[in-house]
Amino acid sequence: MNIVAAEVIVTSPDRNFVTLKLTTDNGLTGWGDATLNGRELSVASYLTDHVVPLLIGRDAHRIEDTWQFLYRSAYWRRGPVTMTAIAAVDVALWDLKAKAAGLPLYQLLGGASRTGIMAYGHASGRDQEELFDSIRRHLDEGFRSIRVQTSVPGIDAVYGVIAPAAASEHYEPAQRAPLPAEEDWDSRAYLRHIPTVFEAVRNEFGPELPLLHDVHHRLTPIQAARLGKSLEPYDLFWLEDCTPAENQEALRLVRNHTVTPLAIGEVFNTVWDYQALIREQLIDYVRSAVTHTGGITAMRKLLDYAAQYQIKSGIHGPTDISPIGMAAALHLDLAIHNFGIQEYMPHGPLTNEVFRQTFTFQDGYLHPGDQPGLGVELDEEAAARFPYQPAYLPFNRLKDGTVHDW
Ligand code: KDG
Ligand code: MG
Repeated sequence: MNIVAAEVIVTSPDRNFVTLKLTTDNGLTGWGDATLNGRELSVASYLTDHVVPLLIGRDAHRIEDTWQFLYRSAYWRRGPVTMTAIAAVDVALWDLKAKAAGLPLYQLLGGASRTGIMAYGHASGRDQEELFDSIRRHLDEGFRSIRVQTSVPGIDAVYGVIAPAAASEHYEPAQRAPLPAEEDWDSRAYLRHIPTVFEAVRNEFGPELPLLHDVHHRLTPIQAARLGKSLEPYDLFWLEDCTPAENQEALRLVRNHTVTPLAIGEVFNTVWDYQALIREQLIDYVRSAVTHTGGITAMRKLLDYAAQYQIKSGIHGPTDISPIGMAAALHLDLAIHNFGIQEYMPHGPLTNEVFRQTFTFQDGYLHPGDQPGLGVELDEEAAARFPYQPAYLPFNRLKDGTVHDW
């Protein structure tokens, strides 16, 4: 099964997506997600200009060899652009191998370890009433675990809270515009407010509901330690990205002060970013995306390493992961033993026109379906109707104008 064509498709139905299409000499098509939010065209170029020529004529069955070849032969290792490009090739090759075998991909990863994949949804509100309504809507949609984000008095725009004018209730940070939007931040106001929100949510919705919260890298280690400690009475499922992710040492300090479970890693792209975090058991959940971390081959190894320390998966699944990347995550979730939870933000209707999907969400659980391969096919005619549009994630400034982590 040799690769005869490799093509990069950029489309922007509800948002930008980059997809790799591989075609083999036995007539199969494999798909890989190469979407890197706000930097989409860099991965498209990396693939088209530097990787596609290397793929033509290669045996599509040689997944491990292709991964090692792309990682080592470039000389320049790691980084989000490189690892997203490698992930797209890797996932497309797994799609091809599973299609050739006539099996859903999870069967090649060892088969199902569970019947369904617990998913968490994103509830948010500008005040308590809006937040409670959003949580109730998520419960009605079937979600049984919920991430809670709210506005903070004194801050105009807070990460994870839907903008007033937005059409959908699902939060989408990247905005189509020629320049990034500027938001504001105040850590002290945030630290005062968040525990009161979780107290109110627990009082209203009871002790059972798993609740999650994302800090989006905005605190210093000691501030994060204080937040974790102050949230202990509300029994969070996890506190995510409490400090900037580059500094693994920071989590040691946080860990020394709180038993609130910690999740980190959506901006990581290799196992090396987790080396101390896993070995020293400084986190509880691995948040990497299959799409940004070298694909299924690398994620499987990373999660097997985490499993030795009872650290579980919490694979990144916002809308900037395409349905192809989402399906790849679901096959892995179903197969691994140390599954924790899966993030799930449903895509918009235009995205679902472009990406024909077979995965399902029912009673709080996702399932990748049993079609051979990933179970997602891109409709190229539909994709062509939605050309790329420049879009950026926002950024933050403090009150005095200093740029802060977003
Ligand atoms: O591209 C950035 C988004 O994926 C990010 O803002 C989403 O933090 C995020 C999450 O936990 O889903
Ligand atoms: Mg996050």
